[in-house]
Formats: sequence, C-alpha cells, structure tokens
Amino acid sequence: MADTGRVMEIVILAVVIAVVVIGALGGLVIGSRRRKQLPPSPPAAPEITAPPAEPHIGDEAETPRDEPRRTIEEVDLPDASTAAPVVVDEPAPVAEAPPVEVPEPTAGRLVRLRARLSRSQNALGKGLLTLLSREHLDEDTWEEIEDTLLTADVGVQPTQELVERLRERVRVLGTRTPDELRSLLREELLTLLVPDFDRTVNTESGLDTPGIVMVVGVNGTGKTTTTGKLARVLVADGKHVVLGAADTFRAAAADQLQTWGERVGARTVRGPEGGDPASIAFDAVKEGIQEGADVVLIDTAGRLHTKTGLMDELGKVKRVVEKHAPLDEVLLVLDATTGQNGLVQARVFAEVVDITGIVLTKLDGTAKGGIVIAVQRELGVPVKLVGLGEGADDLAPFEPEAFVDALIGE
Ligand SMILES: Nc1nc2c(ncn2[C@@H]2O[C@H](COP(=O)(O)OP(=O)(O)OP(=O)(O)O)[C@@H](O)[C@H]2O)c(=O)[nH]1
Ligand SMILES: [Mg+2]
Repeated sequence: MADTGRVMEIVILAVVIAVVVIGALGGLVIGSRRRKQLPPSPPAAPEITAPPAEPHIGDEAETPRDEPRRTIEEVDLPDASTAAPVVVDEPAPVAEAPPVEVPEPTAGRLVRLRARLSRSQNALGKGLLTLLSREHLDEDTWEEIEDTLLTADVGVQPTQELVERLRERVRVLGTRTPDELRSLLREELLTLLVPDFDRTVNTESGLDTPGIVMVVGVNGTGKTTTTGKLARVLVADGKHVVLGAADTFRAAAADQLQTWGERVGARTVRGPEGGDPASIAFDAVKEGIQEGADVVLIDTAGRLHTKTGLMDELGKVKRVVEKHAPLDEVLLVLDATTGQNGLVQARVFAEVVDITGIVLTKLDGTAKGGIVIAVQRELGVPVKLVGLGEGADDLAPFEPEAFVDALIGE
C-alpha cells in the first residue's frame, strides 16, 4: 500500500510539473504574440494595416492583397510624402471645372510685350543702327549691314531693296545725325512690312452660321496654344466659341485643347483617337451651328509639309468643313525660330489650303525677327498674330509700327 501511495504521489507531482511547464510555455507564446500583434487579429473581417503594399490599377481598396500581412512592428512609420492613403468606400472627388480666366485686352499687347523681342532688338535693330552711325559708310560697312539683315532672316530680295534705298537716301542726305538715321531705317523697315495689309483675324462669317477658323502648320509650331489663346480673346469679347479637336493622332492633343477650352470657357468637340479628322471638324461646325455659336476654331494635327498623304488629308478637312460654310480664316502657324525652313513650309501649305493669315510664334526666343518680312513676301499674306511667349496672354495682333519701334527703339 505504501508503494501504491508513493506511486500516486509521483504521478500527481508529474502532472503538476507538466501543468506548470505547459502553463509557462503557453504564457510565453501568448506574451510573444501580444508583443507581435497588437491587437490580436480577429479571424473574420480583414484588417487593413497601413500602408498597403503597392496597389495596382484596378485593385479594390478593401480587398486584401496577396502579400503576407505585415504587422505593426515590422512596418516603419510611413513617410508622409509617399504614403498611399487608404480610402475605403469613399466616392472619388468630382473634378471641378477650373474657373474661367479673363485675359488682358489685346490692344497694345505688342507694345507691352516689346521687351520679349530683345534678341531681335539687339541683333537687328541695334546692330543696324550701330553700323549706320559709323563715320564712313564704305563698301565693307554696307556689306555688314546686308549680313545683319540676312542673319535676321529678312530674306535676300528684301535685304537688297532695303540696302539700296538706304544707300541712296544716306547719299542724298549728306550729313546724318543718329535721329535722322533712325527715322530713315524706321521708314524703310516699315515699307518692307507692308503696313497697309488688312490684319484683321476674320472670325465673322457674315452669314447666320458661325465664323470658321482653321489652324494649320507643321509639328510643334504652336497651333494648339495659339487656338487656345485666340479662343480666350474671343470669349472675353463676349463670343460663344466652340473648339474642334481635329488632331486625332494622339488623345493627348485633344486633351490639351480641351484644357484650354475649360480654362477660357469654350466647349471642345472631340472624337476617338485615330478617328477621321475631317469628320470631327465637320461635327464641330455642325454643333457650333446647332448651338448658335459665334465662332468655331478648328485645331489640326501638326504635319510635315513633305508628307503628301497628310497634306491631302488637310485639304480634305477643309473641303468637308466647307460643306457647311466657307472658311473665314485659315491661319498658318510658323515657328519663327526655324527661319528659312518656315518659308518652304508656308509655300506648300498655301498650295493645299488657301492661307489667309500667318501666325508667327516664338518670336520671344529668336534673333530672327526679320522672318516677318520674308514670310509675308513669300506668301503675299499678312502676318496677323505673333506669339511672344507661352503664357495665355502672349499672343499679340501684329502691328508693323509697334514692331519696328520695338526693334530699333523709339
Ligand atoms: N516661347 C514660346 N513658346 C511657345 C509659343 N507658342 C507656343 N509655344 C510653345 O511651343 C510648344 C508647342 O506648342 P503647341 O501649341 O503644343 O504646338 P502644336 O503646333 O499644337 O504642336 P502639335 O500639335 O504637336 O503639332 C509648347 O510648349 C508651347 O508652350 C510662343 O509664342 N513662344
Ligand atoms: Mg497641337
């Protein structure tokens, strides 16, 4: 019996030891769990630990991702600038249309922006005046004057005419003061700019349909920007403007125009990427007519004048639009910094669509202001607008007198 009692004692002791050991182990495990998981994860509802591992487009915020869930201890505090906020079941914010801006008046813009012509001012205006005020106007000096004009892209024929007339007048004048020279040069440059050209941008049809303006040119010259700037001026004049995004090569092109439209308060008619530009231009005019718009501005895709297929397409856009009404203005946008190459482009575009006006952009970034003279000569079409910067109000009606004054100083 004593033996049996001894065995019982040993068994009880073993059970007690086992319970204590298991208890201690269990406590450790729970303790370590507590340290690692705060709070202990409930099995059901998926819990979101921030930040989520790189969400992908189309992922649902509340769906757990495949990666093993990380615990708080393992996750560094999110960097405020990179943390993706976890938003569950919140509606996407509605994009508000930006407020429509009011532009500066167009009158006198060229005068206000004259400082932007500083490169042409230095190269052309100051260069010529310095040469002309030399003591002796010998052959070499006249040649330098010619070179200055040619470098500024005035063109060969106009340069020769100008130098010839200046030589003659300087000879007749005998003595010459700086003021006299300045006014001689001013007169001669003005003559070359054909001051009596009608430079009105025709935006009125004279019919009961809207005025129709089409903007054309090679890639990147500033067509879309010019269309936007022009729309802004027209809207500010109280006109109802519709924009036609006939550049269907890239979706971004229509977006760019639409952004301008929203900024200035003009609706944009657009079609699918890769769609037929002629039919979008046609629709834009049709919708313009339906909603009683005053002006429809059609922005076209940039195209190299050497690509006959694309040039034919442009001719088609024009013909299709003209099923509604004749175009009132076809503006060729030329980048002034491309110089003489612009003249070649101008010639080809003029053959395909009758150009009625030239917009010379980026005159703020070049010393080649003389291109104004050359391009008017080339086409017999006036420069109507000049671009003097990327800002919304950096498009100015071209005024020959203000332009010459800006070049040579008053
Ligand atoms: N400095 C300066 N930049 C200009 C002027 N006009 C346009 N730009 C810039 O030229 C770049 C091209 O302008 P866009 O209006 O997109 O040219 P686009 O002719 O529509 O181009 P594509 O549609 O691709 O053929 C943009 O960065 C404009 O901000 C200007 O008068 N001066
Ligand atoms: Mg464009």
